[in-house]
Amino acid sequence: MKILIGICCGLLFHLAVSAQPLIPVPARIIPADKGCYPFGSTEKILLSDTTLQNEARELQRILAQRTGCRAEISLAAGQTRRNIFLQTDTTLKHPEGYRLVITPRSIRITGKDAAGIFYGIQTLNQLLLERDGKTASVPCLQIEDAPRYGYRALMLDPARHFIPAKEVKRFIDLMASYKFNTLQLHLTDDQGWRMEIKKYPQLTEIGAFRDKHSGPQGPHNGFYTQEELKDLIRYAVERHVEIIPELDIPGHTAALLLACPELGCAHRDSIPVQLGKTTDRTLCAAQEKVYEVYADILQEVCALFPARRIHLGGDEAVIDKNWGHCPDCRKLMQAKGFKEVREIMGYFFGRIHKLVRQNQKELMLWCELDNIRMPASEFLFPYPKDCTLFTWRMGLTPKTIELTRQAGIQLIASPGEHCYLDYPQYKGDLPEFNNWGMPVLTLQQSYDWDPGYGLPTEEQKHIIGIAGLLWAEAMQDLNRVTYMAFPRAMALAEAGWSLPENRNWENFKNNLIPHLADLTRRGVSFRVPFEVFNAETRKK
Ligand code: TNX
Repeated sequence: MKILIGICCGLLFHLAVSAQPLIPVPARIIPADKGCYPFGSTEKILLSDTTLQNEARELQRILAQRTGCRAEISLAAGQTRRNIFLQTDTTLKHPEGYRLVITPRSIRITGKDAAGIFYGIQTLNQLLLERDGKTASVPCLQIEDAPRYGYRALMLDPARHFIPAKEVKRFIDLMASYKFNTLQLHLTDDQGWRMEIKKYPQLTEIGAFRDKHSGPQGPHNGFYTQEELKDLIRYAVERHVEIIPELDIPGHTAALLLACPELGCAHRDSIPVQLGKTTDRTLCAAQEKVYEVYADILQEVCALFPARRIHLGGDEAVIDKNWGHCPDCRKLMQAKGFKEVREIMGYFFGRIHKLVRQNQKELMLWCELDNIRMPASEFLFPYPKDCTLFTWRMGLTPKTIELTRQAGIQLIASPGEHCYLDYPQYKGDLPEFNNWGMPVLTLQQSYDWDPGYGLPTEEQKHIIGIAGLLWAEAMQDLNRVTYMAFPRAMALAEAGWSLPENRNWENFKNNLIPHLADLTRRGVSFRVPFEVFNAETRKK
């Protein structure tokens, strides 16, 4: 009997979930028998306290857009009549969690915190997706919801092709709709240095202008002033998105090495340092000047970004060719008693990590586990306990999860096979943008992913979230970025927010349709995932 009730409840949940096009799918939907809340031409939004003004304005904007109604905002004080209520309730269990209750007379969004209320509003927005027009209504129901992970990120790469701040804002709007709460900005790479550093203006004077002929508006040129970044951070905060800056070191540093050549290891037969071209040169780990310059840079970056964490890259550095051949680095190895060049990495990031801590930040790095292909006796895991790592290389994630757990390190999951949104979405899609033969990453592949890999709770509790990455070597503007991001980012939004037992590919596919129509209405470029709806292509 119990089993039967269980099956019936599960079925009801799936029916209720599939009836509403919600992405990411919420933790629990309790449908009501009948009825709806009809929006009038005017509405009242009542707040439990004045700190919710920002969320109330978001709701006001959404109601105007979806229902055409004008909503007034005021404090709730004793009001019980037909109204829309926003209220915080700290007794709710999960940060960012919310409860949405719709009856014929009221809509009540209760949040653990302002973020929870904001997400309740985003859910209400999605209930209105198919209901544009003056007689809009939403069905009576109750939703209890909270995210699976506290860290749900997308990464933009304005280093490769610059993305003006105004466009980044458009992207933040999209992220917020799908309950992403973190935007990682990859600000420096071989192709460009994109953040104003007051102490070293040459970094942007030289490093931000890859194509001298196309002027500041060209896709290869440009940087964010510190004032622009402050404005961007404020904009993101209003949408409950935190911006994490990334400065990639010790590799991926051509833009900096052009501006400050003395900071690199000099070695023979290296690829010349040229802005826009990947080089094999790295920062020199043995030069005091490197740490001095980065101390200054980090001070400015950490003072500007309020995020608790900063990302400093650490990926794909060609260390044997640089540190292994550099007389200064060899001397350093001798002095420290290092037998292998890769031991310098621990020294380098040990010093950098100290600078990060002096600025009261926590360090994030791409986990480089080429190491793990080595015999256990030679294995080196050079990461300090209080950093956060990203797993990214194809096929290495299960191993990385295990190793970081053993080392007591927090992990963010962004494996190539699910999260690399720069990979083509379908065989032959935009071949001109796939000139280095990246593998195909279909929508279903992004969707069919449990970031916890089905592991027992104990073995996955150090995974704090997920990140979808939009490496932009081949993306010249935001329209291309959103084309690559959507709809796969919606699949990742669900991986980051929803419970695995509530997720279902067929439901997701059905839910997708009004969202794609909505992107069209919003003027957002995306790829039509025709193959998932086309019986012919599915047979192949
Ligand atoms: C690897 S992922 C990189 C990026 C490239 C990307 C292209 C990572 C940490 N490094 O520099 O843009 O591949 O897919």
